[in-house]
Amino acid sequence: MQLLRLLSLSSAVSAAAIVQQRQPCTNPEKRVEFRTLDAAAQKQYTDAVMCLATKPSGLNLGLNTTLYDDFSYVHTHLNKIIHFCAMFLPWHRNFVQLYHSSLRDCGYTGPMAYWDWSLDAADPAKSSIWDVVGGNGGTDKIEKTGDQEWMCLTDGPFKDLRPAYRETEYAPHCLSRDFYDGKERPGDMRGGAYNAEELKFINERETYADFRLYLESIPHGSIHSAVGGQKGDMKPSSSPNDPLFFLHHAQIDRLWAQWQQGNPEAREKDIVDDKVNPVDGSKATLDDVLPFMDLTADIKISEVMTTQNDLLCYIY
Ligand SMILES: [Cu+2]
Repeated sequence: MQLLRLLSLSSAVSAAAIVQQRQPCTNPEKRVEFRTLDAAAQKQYTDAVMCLATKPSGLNLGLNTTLYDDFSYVHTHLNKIIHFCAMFLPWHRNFVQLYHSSLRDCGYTGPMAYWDWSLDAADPAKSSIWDVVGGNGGTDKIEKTGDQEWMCLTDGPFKDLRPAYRETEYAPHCLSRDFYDGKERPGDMRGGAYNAEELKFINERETYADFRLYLESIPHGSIHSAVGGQKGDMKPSSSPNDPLFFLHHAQIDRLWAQWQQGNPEAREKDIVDDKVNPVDGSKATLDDVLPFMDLTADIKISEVMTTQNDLLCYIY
């Protein structure tokens, strides 16, 4: 728990970038598939993303990068403790919530949206999502930072974004995607890993440990590598560089919420995971603290085990 304590301490002594209000949840907001938003709302969303990149970092670390980069910074620095363990789902649930809250401060008035990639699993490269968020990077538009090549976006609202980080390293570059074609079935962007059948199988898992493991390893990981490939931002631990990250993780959160709804009494308390906390080898409990550095004040896992409470207030 040493690292966790350290991270908690740092946020206790300084103001958080994003303040999460606690209030009774009387009217939960319904999150929607991104493509069901009308064109004006989609534009308001993507404009708000661009606005994040005009705001200064709120991390109290003396960074001269932006609020947009803060999300990558925090995610990549916590990478080892928020993935492949119990904390994965609760941590990312609150992370998406923080993002939505920042978008609101940047003028977005709609609900948080998700990308239901299972709808596109038959032919992901031709998904209509790319019409809204820009498509694959251009093979003729390559940038380099160190030994990393990037395949820059050439269309859509995010083509001028300049993420500051590659993993923990300061390496400003173009926003990049590198659609990956699975070798077994060329061209399918690993769609078999996130189609309706796969999601049904995962939803049938009985324990949190099984559910989290399958969800994280198969559809979650496949989208990251199918969109990120070798030269894209979705692959490394700085994946929040790609605004698509948050639509992807809202979908992951939706699948967890749906699974919890299958047996709320048990599953809104189930955080038992076979994988121990990578930092100290302990088993996760509901009292464990979710660290967010200075992005927001630390909260407990128990506070995000449902999407309808004083802290979170939404449904799918
Ligand atoms: Cu992550």
